[in-house]
Amino acid sequence: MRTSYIGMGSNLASWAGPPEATLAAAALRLETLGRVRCRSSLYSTEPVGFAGQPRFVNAVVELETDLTPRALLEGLLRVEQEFGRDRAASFVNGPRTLDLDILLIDRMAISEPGLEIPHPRLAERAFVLIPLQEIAPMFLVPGRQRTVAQLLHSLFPDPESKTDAVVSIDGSGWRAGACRDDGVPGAS
Ligand code: PH2
Ligand code: MG
Ligand code: MG
Repeated sequence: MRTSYIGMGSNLASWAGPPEATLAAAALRLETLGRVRCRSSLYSTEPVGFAGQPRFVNAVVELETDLTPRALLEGLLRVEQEFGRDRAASFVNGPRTLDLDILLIDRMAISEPGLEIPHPRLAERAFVLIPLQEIAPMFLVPGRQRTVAQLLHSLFPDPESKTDAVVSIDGSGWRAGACRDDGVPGAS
């Protein structure tokens, strides 16, 4: 059994509804790949990489799974397609109905075509680190020797300097919840 963290993002409506509803429905579909142990809050986030598109809704979930990393990746791509993700019609950093990225899997470091773990841009992205820190603050990121909380602190040394780039929102049908009491998921 492996503990993985999956970054979820959406800024276009799908058949399930607006981005918040898409993430809620997609989190249920993730149960086909393993067990969703906990979810961060939902966040409304400023687009990174390409500005001329709607704000994203982002979240992170902890998924416990028996799948190999490659099988997990393929499962996530299938769920993206179920929610109308059309890679042929889109571009890098452009709008999408659903994006599911593997951020971390246990202490694994993998660098293969199409599969890089930890996610290579994890430490630069507030829309990933802020939800991830909610559910896994003490997780030591392989290759960085820093915890998620430390990486977030490096990105925002002064908490007062935070802008409206990443703001927590309410989502109907989305139940945020802490994973477990020790706050150190996957630390063993
Ligand atoms: N995903 C991207 C590029 N830019 N910006 C935000 N705010 N949220 C995302 O999920 C996101 C992005 C590429 O996957
Ligand atoms: Mg992505
Ligand atoms: Mg992706």
